[in-house]
Amino acid sequence: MEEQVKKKVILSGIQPTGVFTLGNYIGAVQNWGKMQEEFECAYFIADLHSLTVRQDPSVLKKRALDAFALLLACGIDPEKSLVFIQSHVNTHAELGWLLSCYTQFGELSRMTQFKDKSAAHADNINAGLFTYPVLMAADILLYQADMVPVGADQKQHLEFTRDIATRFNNIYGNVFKIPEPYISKSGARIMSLQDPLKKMSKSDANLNGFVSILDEPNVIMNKFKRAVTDSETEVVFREGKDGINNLMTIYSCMTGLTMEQIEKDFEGKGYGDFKIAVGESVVEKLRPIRENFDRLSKDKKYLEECYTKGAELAQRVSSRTLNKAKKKVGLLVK
Ligand code: ATP
Ligand code: LTN
Repeated sequence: MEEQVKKKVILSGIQPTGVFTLGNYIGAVQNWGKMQEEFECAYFIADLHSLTVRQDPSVLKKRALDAFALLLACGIDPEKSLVFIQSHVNTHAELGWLLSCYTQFGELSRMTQFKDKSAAHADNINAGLFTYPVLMAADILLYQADMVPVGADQKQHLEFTRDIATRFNNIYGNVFKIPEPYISKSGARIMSLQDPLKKMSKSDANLNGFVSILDEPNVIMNKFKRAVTDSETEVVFREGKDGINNLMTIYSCMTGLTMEQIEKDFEGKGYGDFKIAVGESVVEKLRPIRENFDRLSKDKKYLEECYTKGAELAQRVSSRTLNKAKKKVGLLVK
């Protein structure tokens, strides 16, 4: 008999802090859809993580449901992948607590996301913002994930997850799988259209800095026309041309063309023509997503059915790891 090869487990999450940006899509969610054909995938809405920044309760509730619908609209198929909402599965917070007792203050203090976010929200540097990576480690380790597809900004959190899992395993034996980050070579860090030295982010106050995946075609075109470039005219990928490099990266991710092909196609043409081509490629890529979202977001019953089923399965799968970890540290498991 043929031996059954166990599929690798993929897991990732996204915060419901707004409509996903083109950066979220290229750097993360687009890869998630592709991976579900080959691997066993779990994707979730990280609503507990979003509480580290103050949220309006009624807005957050709507955003969580919208984010869930967006995942499906981007091609995540609940028949193929485990899709759920983090706060529906209580094992995450519980393993998070356990792991926090194996985490040093010093290592959390070194996290660049903590430093950036505490500078941006100086009036609310809460303990959750500080221990954010511990909850993220719990998310990943509960499902014994082999690979975690994320953008480049999450690399340090993945390294932390590997450290904490290795430390725990060294004390208690083989409890957690050590996960690998999966960061694509191109598009792992899409930059703001207004400040190409800054990451494109859905919580940017400058609305022209990011393209949301539900933006209307004319809005997308205008944002690209206004994108900050430089005082030269040549469409070439070169150090120092941060704005053009970013637009070329986006265009390459939308069309599959290499940088050399793009340079050749736009030889002798100016930035104006190029910006229009980039905008149009994005409009076409996002069109079916917007149409899917319009349809799905109206079907509340279907969405509820999907996230309820997802939560039940996630609870069952993750409880196995949680119980193992609890026993190992000496808690009396009933
Ligand atoms: P926020 O602005 O609320 O911090 P965000 O836009 O940074 O949100 P997250 O929910 O933190 O988005 O990230 C979801 C996924 O998208 C992560 O895997 C992250 O690495 C990836 N990602 C975020 N921004 C970018 C970007 N500009 N380019 C590529 N990938 C990105
Ligand atoms: N920190 C991530 C969101 C996130 C996540 C995870 C990603 C929370 N838990 C587990 C991968 C695996 C972010 O995108 N800012």
